[in-house]
Amino acid sequence: MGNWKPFHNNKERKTTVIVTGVTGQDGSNMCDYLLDNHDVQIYGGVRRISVPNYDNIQHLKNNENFILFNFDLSDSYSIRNAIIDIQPDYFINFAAQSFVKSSWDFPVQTFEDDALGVMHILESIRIFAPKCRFYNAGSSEEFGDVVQDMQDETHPLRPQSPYGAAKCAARHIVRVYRESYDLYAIQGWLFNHEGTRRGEEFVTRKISKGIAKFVHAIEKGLTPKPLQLGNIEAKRDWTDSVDFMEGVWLMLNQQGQPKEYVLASGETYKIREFLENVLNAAKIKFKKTGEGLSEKYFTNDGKLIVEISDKYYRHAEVELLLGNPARAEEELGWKRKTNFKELCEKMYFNDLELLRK
Ligand code: F7E
Repeated sequence: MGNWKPFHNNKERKTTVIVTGVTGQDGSNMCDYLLDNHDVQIYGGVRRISVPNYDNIQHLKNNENFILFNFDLSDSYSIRNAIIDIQPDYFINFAAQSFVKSSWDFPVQTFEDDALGVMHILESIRIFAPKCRFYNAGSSEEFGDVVQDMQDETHPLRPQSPYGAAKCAARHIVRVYRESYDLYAIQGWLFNHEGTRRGEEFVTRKISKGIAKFVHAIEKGLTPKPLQLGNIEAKRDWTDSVDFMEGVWLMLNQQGQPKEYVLASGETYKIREFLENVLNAAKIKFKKTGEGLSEKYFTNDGKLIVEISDKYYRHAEVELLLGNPARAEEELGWKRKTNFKELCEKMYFNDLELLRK
């Protein structure tokens, strides 16, 4: 990364915010939102890995209000030391093992990061910075096997994966600390959120990049490779991650006793609808054959675009997610800006442009 400034104390004492998971989609979008709209000093927590992954924050490299520090959810001392040194006014935790499918492969690591890690943060805030306002990333995966057509803040927690269960455990411990120690500690329920910084293993980015590669290969006169997907019948409620960041900040700045809110678009679409919107954006005329695992998408001139593979199916599926954002809209004044079709187009055209560069 070259010239990142070393960790140092915030002498002018601006409003001081720790954002973890800062190299990921939500962490980097939150930093952009705060730096563009508020006079803040951000300390971005980064977990050291051998392959640098700074793409999403490269543009903040020379911003003096953005300082990186080493942070790891599994190391309680790294959390404790950061809170003692930085004395944050806000702590926004977007660090997590966030890929649901991997949570069956790494259930213990998922629980340690997504549940126990949150407890480490809460303990350090309680002891060393009790006035600090804490936000933990909650998830619609906590609702899991849903029992209401639209899921709101009253929906029971019925997780279907080790990931969902870990987020439920975190929700309980956040509430226990809020009530026991009078901390400002909350966990919003964010439904699926996507965008141009989305990790490539998540289905929306896999589709936008896969179809962009398909188009790019044809542009170059090469044979395009088909995309393999899993259960494209599942339904998700998708919003642009950029739109959610303001909602998170509003949740962190309530008057009186803090409440936890659902952020969602209030619309649900099958994975196949995301795919077909991207194919439309790419102006690919398609036809479908087969059903279930045999289903295939072809171009009109017979090129295979998509095939289904059981490799991408899960041990248990959350079939339907549809959030009700009414309370956040009424009480926080939050509203999404980008609609579903715009999100599909934005992601596809961004990926195509990256390939053409
Ligand atoms: O899967 C289906 C898959 O991995 C969405 C995380 O941010 O949102 C995200 O979790 C759906 C599932 O996200 C493929 O079976 C089909 O039904 O993009 P995803 P997710 O599991 O919904 C929640 C709110 C979070 O909190 C999480 O951290 O798409 N699907 N075919 C596929 N999924 C993937 N990844 N790859 C496929 O090929």
